[in-house]
Amino acid sequence: MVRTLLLASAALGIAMTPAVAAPAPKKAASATLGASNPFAKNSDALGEIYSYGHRNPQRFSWDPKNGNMFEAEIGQNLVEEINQIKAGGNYGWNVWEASFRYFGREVGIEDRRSDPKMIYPIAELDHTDPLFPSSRLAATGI
Ligand SMILES: [Ca+2]
Repeated sequence: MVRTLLLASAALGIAMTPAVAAPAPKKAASATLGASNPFAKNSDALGEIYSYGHRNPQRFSWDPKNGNMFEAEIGQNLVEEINQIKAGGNYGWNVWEASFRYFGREVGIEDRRSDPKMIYPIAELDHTDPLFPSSRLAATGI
């Protein structure tokens, strides 16, 4: 497989160097757990955990002015969410899908955001795009 790829590349005039042994791995930088990590001193949890109750985090970003951390998350069936991450926070999965109680493959619309121990999204949106309700279309060039 590799030989075929190299030959095909040579026929196209792409300069390639022959495969060589991988360089020796660099020594890993040492890392330690920060004492301020919310679970660092909790023997019932992994010290590396910063927050929990997330479902399928997709992207993190930080506000450069104040260091606030934000995360985008894909919901199970109905709702996507954007969260501001706080140390030790419970973001609800798999009891909550965004602001709604989660029951297997459905959510309830009663008692939204009713558990004071949870951290709810700062923004949430339905999976269904109102412009394309079939969700089988794509928009480009917007
Ligand atoms: Ca959540």
